[in-house]
Amino acid sequence: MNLKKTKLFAENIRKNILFTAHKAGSKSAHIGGALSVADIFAVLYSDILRINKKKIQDENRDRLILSKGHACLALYSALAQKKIISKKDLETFESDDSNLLGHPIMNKSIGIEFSTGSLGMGLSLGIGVAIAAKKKKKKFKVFVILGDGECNEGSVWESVLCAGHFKLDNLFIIVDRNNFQQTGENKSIMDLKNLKSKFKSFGCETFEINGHNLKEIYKTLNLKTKNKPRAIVANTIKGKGVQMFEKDNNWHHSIITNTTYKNILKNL
Ligand SMILES: Cc1ncc(C[n+]2csc(CCOP(=O)(O)OP(=O)(O)O)c2C)c(N)n1
Ligand SMILES: [Mg+2]
Repeated sequence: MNLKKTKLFAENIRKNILFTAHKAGSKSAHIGGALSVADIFAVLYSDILRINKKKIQDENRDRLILSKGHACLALYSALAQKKIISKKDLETFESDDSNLLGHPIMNKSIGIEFSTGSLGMGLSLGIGVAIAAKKKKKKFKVFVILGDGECNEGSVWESVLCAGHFKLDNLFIIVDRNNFQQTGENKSIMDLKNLKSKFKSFGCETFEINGHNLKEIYKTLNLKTKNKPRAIVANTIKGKGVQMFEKDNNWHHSIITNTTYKNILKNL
């Protein structure tokens, strides 16, 4: 890993997120949860995922499923950094006929593997793909990104049970643990308590990391495990990178005005 390069990648993802949300204007965008997951996306797209933009639909490519689909600005921004889509495409976000809507719409030709947005669906999709890979003796890996609020969905736990049962060591579950969901703090809405131990009891090899430490993310994604799916609880800060957004859940879904945009760019 080239830390300097990955840091720059993360910084540009954040800039793209803010640029796109600002362009969307009154259509508004999910901002806090895109910024919290930006460093994870930077490491994945800069250093981990085996994808080739010239053979974007190669059967052997790694698959990334953004189960917390509302954070699609992080995905679109990473795809723009990889030049799989263009900055001009980002400007079309949430407009009629755009490929980049407010939640990801499956479009494999631009690296969007699945449609997501209805929370609690992505992990079961990922499990199907991981099982298929094993059956076809393919070596690719499957990465599923969940929100911590999303983990309140029962379907997540039914899926984790399967992942453990089928010994899916080609599956990486990453939870963006930013401690908030749409309407407030997770601990008051439905406390997940020790998330790591929950994943462990469902048969996963578990890790808990700082989801903003690029080196730690990279190292954890490279650890070898056998016969077990990996679950990585990544402790993050909602709105990370923009001081006035950090831990302020009003920025879960909001509008960036011209004045705010000017101010935050200065302090990014
Ligand atoms: C099934 C379903 N119920 C409700 C919503 C509305 N919703 C959008 S984002 C969100 C909060 C999710 O919280 P979390 O997974 O922690 O996301 P983050 O904090 O990273 O934004 C909710 C409830 C949805 N998208 N899908
Ligand atoms: Mg959350």
